[in-house]
Amino acid sequence: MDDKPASKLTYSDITPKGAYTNRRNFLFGMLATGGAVTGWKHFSNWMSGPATGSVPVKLNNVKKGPFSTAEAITPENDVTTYNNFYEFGTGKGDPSRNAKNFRTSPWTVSVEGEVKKPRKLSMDDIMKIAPLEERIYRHRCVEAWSIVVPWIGYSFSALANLVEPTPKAKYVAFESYYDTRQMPEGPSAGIPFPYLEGLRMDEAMHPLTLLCVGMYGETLPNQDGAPVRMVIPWKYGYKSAKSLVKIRFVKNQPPTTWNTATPEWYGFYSNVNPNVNTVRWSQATEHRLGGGIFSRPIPTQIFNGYGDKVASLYSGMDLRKYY
Ligand SMILES: Nc1nc2c(c(=O)[nH]1)N[C@H]1C(S)=C(S)[C@@H](COP(=O)(O)O)O[C@H]1N2
Ligand SMILES: [Mo]
Repeated sequence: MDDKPASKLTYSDITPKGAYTNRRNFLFGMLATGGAVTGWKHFSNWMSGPATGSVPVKLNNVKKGPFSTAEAITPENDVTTYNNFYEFGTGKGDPSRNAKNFRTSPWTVSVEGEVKKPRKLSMDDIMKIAPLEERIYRHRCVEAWSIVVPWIGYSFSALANLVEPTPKAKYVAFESYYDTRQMPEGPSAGIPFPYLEGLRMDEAMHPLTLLCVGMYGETLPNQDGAPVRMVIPWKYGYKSAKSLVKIRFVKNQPPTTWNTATPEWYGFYSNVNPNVNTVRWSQATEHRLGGGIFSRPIPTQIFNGYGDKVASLYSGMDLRKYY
């Protein structure tokens, strides 16, 4: 990969060495067990083709994006070892342990529904839709912990514009990957899969809404939603679906996983709001990860501090009713 200019690199070029080692081991395993490998061309395609992307690798040509907070960035180790990704288990340490061999290449995201130009996008396609930006956002989980993360991606609106939504598109539905062969912990998580989320069209098109392919200068770790996820910083974390495989523009408000499972606790909107006690506990304060055992809870801000940019989307709506 060193002999190509950065602009010519493909997503498979940035697949880490470790993945090729896995591939090679697998290949030799096949040879040893008599697996069919016909001719050199087949062999070399296999060796140079996309591999399992299990280790994050550096992303080049990332410019500083808008909307970044100057708050202290949460240590990367906290963000990659304390996760919610129920397909890989419900313990906070489960995703980092259980998603190690998750295959994220090849990968296809189907963009469909009420659009003029439906597309099946590869990761190479997705990496080229718009210049990559680093955006340092606050992320607030409904469980009352929060993090500050240097995400990498671009506004979701760039992808939407590519497929040209029709006037009938009023909402966007997001679907995460699900396969029990890779996610054997999924069936005991207690929520239905595939994980579904949704946004109103104006929320999806808001420039803060990020289609995210990396963090901390690198591609996404598997446990944080590789190879591509959503990040919607003014909403509780569960709105930001990981490891996306389908994006559907639709006429009606789509069903969402947590709202379907427990509608009293999880609404469709899920805007961060210290005054509305969703779930079983107060949302007035939060605990910032990585501050050590003496760190104190901090006050939660309405719309997670992004109200100056997004409050107008909800003018005239009763935020207690549309939680
Ligand atoms: N597919 C999928 N996406 C998901 C989840 C999940 O369990 N499955 N958990 C959500 C929740 S509750 C949060 S807080 C964030 C956590 O993202 P992080 O682990 O990268 O911090 O992912 C969200 N996206
Ligand atoms: Mo969350």
